[in-house]
Amino acid sequence: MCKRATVLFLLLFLLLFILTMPPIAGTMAESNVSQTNTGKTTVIATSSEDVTGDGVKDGIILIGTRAYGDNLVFFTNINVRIIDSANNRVIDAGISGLAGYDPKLFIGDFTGDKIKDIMISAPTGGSGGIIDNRIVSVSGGIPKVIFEEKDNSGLAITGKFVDGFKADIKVEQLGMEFTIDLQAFKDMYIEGGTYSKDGKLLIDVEPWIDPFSTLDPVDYDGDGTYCLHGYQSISGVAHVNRISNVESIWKYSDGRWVIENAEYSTCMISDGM
Ligand SMILES: [Ca+2]
Ligand SMILES: [Ca+2]
Repeated sequence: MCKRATVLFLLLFLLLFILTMPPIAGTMAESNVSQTNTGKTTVIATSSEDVTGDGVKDGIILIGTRAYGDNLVFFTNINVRIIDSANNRVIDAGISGLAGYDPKLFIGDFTGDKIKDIMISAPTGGSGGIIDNRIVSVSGGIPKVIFEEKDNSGLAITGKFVDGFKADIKVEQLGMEFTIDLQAFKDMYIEGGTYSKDGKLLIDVEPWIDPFSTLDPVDYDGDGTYCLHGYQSISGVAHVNRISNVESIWKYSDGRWVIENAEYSTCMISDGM
Protein backbone atom coordinates (compact mmCIF):
# COMPACT_ATOMS: atom_id res chain seq x y z
CA MET A 1 0.00 0.00 0.00
CA CYS A 2 2.88 2.31 0.94
CA LYS A 3 4.73 1.50 -2.29
CA ARG A 4 1.62 2.10 -4.35
CA ALA A 5 1.12 5.48 -2.68
CA THR A 6 4.76 6.38 -3.47
CA VAL A 7 4.31 5.41 -7.12
CA LEU A 8 1.13 7.42 -7.45
CA PHE A 9 2.74 10.45 -5.81
CA LEU A 10 5.75 10.30 -8.12
CA LEU A 11 3.48 9.78 -11.12
CA LEU A 12 1.48 12.86 -10.23
CA PHE A 13 4.67 14.85 -9.66
CA LEU A 14 6.07 13.83 -13.04
CA LEU A 15 2.82 14.57 -14.83
CA LEU A 16 2.85 18.07 -13.40
CA PHE A 17 6.54 18.43 -14.27
CA ILE A 18 6.02 17.34 -17.87
CA LEU A 19 2.95 19.49 -18.41
CA THR A 20 4.75 22.59 -17.14
CA MET A 21 7.91 21.94 -19.18
CA PRO A 22 8.82 24.51 -21.84
CA PRO A 23 7.92 23.46 -25.39
CA ILE A 24 10.31 21.10 -27.14
CA ALA A 25 11.32 22.22 -30.63
CA GLY A 26 9.00 20.76 -33.25
CA THR A 27 10.19 18.59 -36.11
CA MET A 28 8.93 16.78 -39.19
CA ALA A 29 5.21 17.13 -39.89
CA GLU A 30 4.87 20.03 -37.47
CA SER A 31 6.33 22.33 -40.08
CA ASN A 32 2.99 22.06 -41.86
CA VAL A 33 0.86 23.21 -38.97
CA SER A 34 0.40 26.47 -37.18
CA GLN A 35 3.48 27.38 -35.12
CA THR A 36 1.30 28.89 -32.43
CA ASN A 37 -0.34 25.54 -31.78
CA THR A 38 2.64 23.21 -31.85
CA GLY A 39 5.32 22.10 -29.45
CA LYS A 40 3.46 21.08 -26.31
CA THR A 41 4.76 17.97 -24.60
CA THR A 42 1.81 15.84 -23.62
CA VAL A 43 1.27 12.72 -21.54
CA ILE A 44 -0.30 10.28 -24.01
CA ALA A 45 -0.71 7.21 -21.79
CA THR A 46 0.44 5.81 -18.45
CA SER A 47 0.86 2.35 -17.01
CA SER A 48 2.05 0.78 -13.77
CA GLU A 49 4.15 -2.40 -14.01
CA ASP A 50 7.52 -3.59 -12.75
CA VAL A 51 9.80 -3.13 -15.75
CA THR A 52 13.12 -2.93 -13.86
CA GLY A 53 12.87 -6.41 -12.40
CA ASP A 54 13.12 -5.58 -8.67
CA GLY A 55 9.57 -6.63 -7.89
CA VAL A 56 8.37 -3.07 -7.29
CA LYS A 57 5.90 -1.59 -9.76
CA ASP A 58 7.19 1.35 -11.76
CA GLY A 59 5.35 4.21 -13.44
CA ILE A 60 5.50 4.16 -17.24
CA ILE A 61 4.64 7.40 -19.00
CA LEU A 62 4.28 7.73 -22.78
CA ILE A 63 4.92 11.30 -23.87
CA GLY A 64 5.02 13.17 -27.18
CA THR A 65 4.95 16.60 -28.72
CA ARG A 66 1.45 17.29 -29.89
CA ALA A 67 0.89 18.79 -33.31
CA TYR A 68 -2.04 21.08 -32.59
CA GLY A 69 -3.67 22.62 -35.62
CA ASP A 70 -3.94 19.19 -37.16
CA ASN A 71 -7.38 17.63 -36.82
CA LEU A 72 -5.85 14.25 -36.13
CA VAL A 73 -3.84 13.29 -33.07
CA PHE A 74 -0.31 13.42 -34.44
CA PHE A 75 2.69 13.36 -32.11
CA THR A 76 6.42 13.83 -32.67
CA ASN A 77 9.28 13.21 -30.21
CA ILE A 78 7.44 10.18 -28.84
CA ASN A 79 9.35 8.78 -25.87
CA VAL A 80 8.80 6.94 -22.59
CA ARG A 81 9.83 7.97 -19.09
CA ILE A 82 9.97 5.33 -16.38
CA ILE A 83 9.60 6.14 -12.70
CA ASP A 84 11.86 3.61 -10.99
CA SER A 85 9.84 3.46 -7.78
CA ALA A 86 12.33 1.55 -5.63
CA ASN A 87 15.11 4.06 -6.35
CA ASN A 88 13.01 7.22 -6.66
CA ARG A 89 14.44 8.19 -10.02
CA VAL A 90 13.20 8.86 -13.53
CA ILE A 91 14.65 6.85 -16.42
CA ASP A 92 14.52 8.18 -19.99
CA ALA A 93 13.89 5.32 -22.42
CA GLY A 94 16.04 7.06 -25.01
CA ILE A 95 13.68 6.68 -27.97
CA SER A 96 14.34 9.08 -30.83
CA GLY A 97 12.85 9.69 -34.24
CA LEU A 98 9.42 8.25 -33.41
CA ALA A 99 6.35 10.11 -34.68
CA GLY A 100 2.82 9.04 -35.48
CA TYR A 101 -0.88 9.07 -34.80
CA ASP A 102 -2.45 7.96 -31.54
CA PRO A 103 0.59 6.11 -30.07
CA LYS A 104 -0.09 3.03 -27.93
CA LEU A 105 1.75 1.29 -25.08
CA PHE A 106 2.05 -2.47 -24.55
CA ILE A 107 3.85 -3.90 -21.53
CA GLY A 108 5.07 -7.51 -21.73
CA ASP A 109 8.21 -9.62 -21.75
CA PHE A 110 9.78 -10.10 -25.19
CA THR A 111 13.30 -11.10 -24.13
CA GLY A 112 12.44 -14.16 -22.04
CA ASP A 113 14.00 -12.87 -18.79
CA LYS A 114 10.54 -12.66 -17.14
CA ILE A 115 10.95 -8.88 -16.81
CA LYS A 116 8.31 -6.94 -18.73
CA ASP A 117 9.47 -4.72 -21.61
CA ILE A 118 7.76 -1.65 -23.09
CA MET A 119 6.41 -1.59 -26.66
CA ILE A 120 5.36 1.67 -28.30
CA SER A 121 3.42 1.65 -31.60
CA ALA A 122 2.39 4.62 -33.72
CA PRO A 123 0.77 4.52 -37.18
CA THR A 124 2.63 7.00 -39.39
CA GLY A 125 -0.42 7.88 -41.47
CA GLY A 126 1.33 7.48 -44.80
CA SER A 127 -0.36 6.12 -47.91
CA GLY A 128 0.99 2.65 -47.22
CA GLY A 129 -0.61 2.36 -43.78
CA ILE A 130 2.73 1.88 -42.04
CA ILE A 131 3.13 1.48 -38.28
CA ASP A 132 6.34 2.55 -36.52
CA ASN A 133 7.31 0.58 -33.41
CA ARG A 134 9.94 0.50 -30.67
CA ILE A 135 10.49 -1.90 -27.78
CA VAL A 136 12.55 -0.92 -24.75
CA SER A 137 13.95 -3.14 -22.02
CA VAL A 138 14.59 -1.46 -18.66
CA SER A 139 15.91 -4.59 -16.95
CA GLY A 140 18.13 -3.65 -14.01
CA GLY A 141 17.15 -0.01 -14.48
CA ILE A 142 19.21 0.29 -17.66
CA PRO A 143 17.17 1.37 -20.72
CA LYS A 144 17.94 -0.43 -23.96
CA VAL A 145 15.98 -0.12 -27.20
CA ILE A 146 15.73 -3.75 -28.35
CA PHE A 147 13.37 -3.11 -31.29
CA GLU A 148 14.87 -0.21 -33.21
CA GLU A 149 13.75 1.95 -36.12
CA LYS A 150 15.46 -0.37 -38.62
CA ASP A 151 13.58 -3.40 -37.28
CA ASN A 152 10.32 -1.94 -38.65
CA SER A 153 11.48 -2.90 -42.15
CA GLY A 154 10.60 -6.53 -41.42
CA LEU A 155 11.23 -8.92 -44.28
CA ALA A 156 13.19 -7.73 -47.29
CA ILE A 157 12.37 -9.07 -50.75
CA THR A 158 13.69 -8.92 -54.28
CA GLY A 159 11.66 -9.98 -57.26
CA LYS A 160 10.42 -9.46 -60.79
CA PHE A 161 7.36 -9.97 -62.95
CA VAL A 162 7.73 -12.88 -65.39
CA ASP A 163 5.78 -14.16 -68.40
CA GLY A 164 2.39 -15.71 -67.72
CA PHE A 165 1.06 -13.11 -65.25
CA LYS A 166 3.34 -14.13 -62.39
CA ALA A 167 5.91 -12.57 -60.09
CA ASP A 168 8.97 -14.41 -58.79
CA ILE A 169 9.83 -13.29 -55.26
CA LYS A 170 12.86 -14.01 -53.12
CA VAL A 171 13.07 -13.46 -49.36
CA GLU A 172 16.78 -13.09 -48.63
CA GLN A 173 16.55 -13.54 -44.84
CA LEU A 174 14.86 -16.93 -45.25
CA GLY A 175 16.54 -18.12 -48.42
CA MET A 176 12.95 -18.63 -49.64
CA GLU A 177 11.59 -18.21 -53.15
CA PHE A 178 7.97 -18.24 -54.24
CA THR A 179 5.80 -17.22 -57.17
CA ILE A 180 2.78 -14.94 -56.88
CA ASP A 181 -0.11 -15.48 -59.27
CA LEU A 182 -1.12 -12.15 -60.84
CA GLN A 183 -4.21 -13.37 -62.73
CA ALA A 184 -6.44 -11.14 -60.61
CA PHE A 185 -4.80 -8.09 -62.22
CA LYS A 186 -4.63 -9.50 -65.77
CA ASP A 187 -7.04 -7.04 -67.43
CA MET A 188 -5.42 -4.03 -65.81
CA TYR A 189 -1.92 -5.17 -66.80
CA ILE A 190 -2.96 -5.75 -70.43
CA GLU A 191 -4.69 -2.37 -70.57
CA GLY A 192 -1.70 -0.64 -68.96
CA GLY A 193 0.85 -2.25 -71.27
CA THR A 194 2.56 -4.38 -68.63
CA TYR A 195 1.61 -7.65 -70.35
CA SER A 196 0.45 -8.64 -73.81
CA LYS A 197 -2.89 -10.46 -74.11
CA ASP A 198 -1.09 -13.79 -74.34
CA GLY A 199 0.81 -13.12 -71.10
CA LYS A 200 4.18 -11.94 -72.42
CA LEU A 201 5.82 -9.42 -70.12
CA LEU A 202 6.34 -6.12 -72.00
CA ILE A 203 8.14 -4.03 -69.35
CA ASP A 204 10.36 -4.77 -66.36
CA VAL A 205 8.51 -4.61 -63.05
CA GLU A 206 10.25 -5.14 -59.71
CA PRO A 207 7.78 -5.62 -56.84
CA TRP A 208 8.66 -4.12 -53.45
CA ILE A 209 7.62 -4.70 -49.87
CA ASP A 210 6.45 -2.10 -47.34
CA PRO A 211 7.53 -2.01 -43.69
CA PHE A 212 5.06 -3.48 -41.19
CA SER A 213 1.47 -2.28 -41.53
CA THR A 214 0.61 -4.07 -38.29
CA LEU A 215 2.90 -5.56 -35.66
CA ASP A 216 1.22 -7.25 -32.72
CA PRO A 217 2.59 -8.93 -29.60
CA VAL A 218 1.49 -12.55 -29.35
CA ASP A 219 2.21 -15.30 -26.82
CA TYR A 220 1.49 -18.42 -28.85
CA ASP A 221 2.66 -21.04 -26.37
CA GLY A 222 1.47 -19.23 -23.24
CA ASP A 223 4.90 -19.16 -21.60
CA GLY A 224 4.66 -15.43 -20.86
CA THR A 225 7.23 -14.43 -23.50
CA TYR A 226 5.81 -12.50 -26.43
CA CYS A 227 6.70 -12.80 -30.11
CA LEU A 228 5.80 -10.25 -32.78
CA HIS A 229 3.27 -11.01 -35.53
CA GLY A 230 3.63 -8.64 -38.46
CA TYR A 231 1.88 -7.95 -41.76
CA GLN A 232 3.59 -6.45 -44.81
CA SER A 233 2.22 -5.69 -48.27
CA ILE A 234 3.98 -6.45 -51.54
CA SER A 235 3.22 -3.99 -54.34
CA GLY A 236 3.50 -4.48 -58.11
CA VAL A 237 3.27 -1.80 -60.80
CA ALA A 238 2.24 0.87 -58.29
CA HIS A 239 1.97 1.19 -54.54
CA VAL A 240 -1.79 0.68 -54.61
CA ASN A 241 -1.35 -2.47 -56.69
CA ARG A 242 -1.06 -4.86 -53.70
CA ILE A 243 -0.18 -8.22 -55.18
CA SER A 244 0.42 -10.08 -51.91
CA ASN A 245 0.45 -9.84 -48.14
CA VAL A 246 3.19 -11.43 -46.07
CA GLU A 247 2.73 -12.47 -42.44
CA SER A 248 5.78 -13.12 -40.29
CA ILE A 249 6.50 -14.16 -36.71
CA TRP A 250 9.59 -12.77 -34.98
CA LYS A 251 11.19 -13.86 -31.73
CA TYR A 252 13.87 -12.01 -29.77
CA SER A 253 16.84 -14.33 -29.35
CA ASP A 254 20.48 -13.65 -28.45
CA GLY A 255 20.09 -9.92 -28.87
CA ARG A 256 18.33 -9.90 -32.24
CA TRP A 257 14.96 -10.54 -33.86
CA VAL A 258 14.80 -13.93 -35.56
CA ILE A 259 12.07 -15.00 -38.01
CA GLU A 260 10.13 -17.99 -36.70
CA ASN A 261 7.66 -18.32 -39.57
CA ALA A 262 6.47 -16.49 -42.68
CA GLU A 263 3.50 -16.98 -45.00
CA TYR A 264 2.31 -15.14 -48.07
CA SER A 265 -1.08 -14.81 -49.70
CA THR A 266 -2.13 -14.34 -53.32
CA CYS A 267 -4.97 -12.05 -54.38
CA MET A 268 -7.73 -14.09 -55.98
CA ILE A 269 -9.80 -11.07 -56.96
CA SER A 270 -8.60 -7.60 -57.88
CA ASP A 271 -10.15 -4.73 -55.96
CA GLY A 272 -9.64 -2.46 -58.95
CA MET A 273 -5.85 -2.16 -58.91
CA1 LIG B 1 10.62 -1.82 -10.53
CA1 LIG C 1 12.21 -8.73 -20.74
